[in-house]
Amino acid sequence: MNIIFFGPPGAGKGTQAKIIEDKYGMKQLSTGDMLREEIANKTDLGVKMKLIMDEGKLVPDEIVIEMISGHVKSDACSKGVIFDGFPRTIAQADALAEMLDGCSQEIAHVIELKVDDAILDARIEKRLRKEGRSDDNVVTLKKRLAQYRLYSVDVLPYYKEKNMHQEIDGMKSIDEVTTQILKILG
Ligand code: B4P
Repeated sequence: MNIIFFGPPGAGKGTQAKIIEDKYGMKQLSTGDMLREEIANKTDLGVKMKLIMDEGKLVPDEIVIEMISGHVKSDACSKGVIFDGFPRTIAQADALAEMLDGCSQEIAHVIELKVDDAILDARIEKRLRKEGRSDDNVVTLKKRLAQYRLYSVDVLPYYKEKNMHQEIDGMKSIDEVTTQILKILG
């Protein structure tokens, strides 16, 4: 089974993906984590991407698609994965559908975590204090939210049309959010 966690920055996609990965043995594929690894390893790609991510912008589609394609082939096509933070644009959603089609797989659920902006602010501020991520600050969060509204929300109608979309309350406690997800996964 392949699922997508969808939501604004700080909605809890990564938090829940890790929990479901442990519970179901499904693999988490986080494009954010992959990009941060490139940055930590100071690769040429990482150096360029840090500038974009610190600006709160989305990384170009072709880079993200290229980065994830090998993982889709090896993991989504064999045992099923949790896509965390991907796709974030229509071009990425199209590319994912094509990759999965290539191995007769599909997305079972697109789970949208709904969270109000004020709560996102508070979570990101807390994470900044804990982890010091360079894209976690009030100014960059505003830009990341703007990018989410400009590009990413367009992905939802794409999945709604295909009856794959389900929304949950991401403002509950971490455990309560997990319970809502497990209900959908059955
Ligand atoms: P991501 O790494 O995807 O980061 P995110 O949106 O901040 O994360 P997430 O929603 O997973 O929040 P988390 O669980 O950590 O992206 C970072 C950047 O990478 C993007 O801005 C973009 O530049 C680039 N990028 C990534 N993918 C891309 C793509 N496909 N295309 C283009 N660019 C891409 O939760 C946040 C905090 O809240 C945590 O501290 C957590 O402990 C807390 N929290 C979570 N759930 C909670 C709950 N229920 N209650 C209380 N606190 C909670």
